[in-house]
Amino acid sequence: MKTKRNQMFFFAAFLSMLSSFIAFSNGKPTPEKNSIVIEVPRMVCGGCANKIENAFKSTKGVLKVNANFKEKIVTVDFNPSIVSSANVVKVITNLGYETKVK
Ligand SMILES: [Cu+2]
Repeated sequence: MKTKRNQMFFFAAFLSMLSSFIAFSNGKPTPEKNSIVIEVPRMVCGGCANKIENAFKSTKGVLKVNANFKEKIVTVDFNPSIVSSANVVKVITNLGYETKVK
């Protein structure tokens, strides 16, 4: 009975590996990538936008940042298994900006 359970376990593990491989090769979003849109009302010029984008350069797990001061929003693509969304937002609040997550 125990070996049968082990076989089932390996089969399930194999299936999950296979499905993540298929998701990856299709270029579909995988759990390795999340996006967050953060409202930053006091980001009023290109200088603010650059400062915010630069602050993310040293943040592990951040894949892409776009700070748009005209729309007053910062869009961040990140790997949730490396960095949490709360810590992504913290990068901006640590610079002294108020934030609102959409
Ligand atoms: Cu500014």
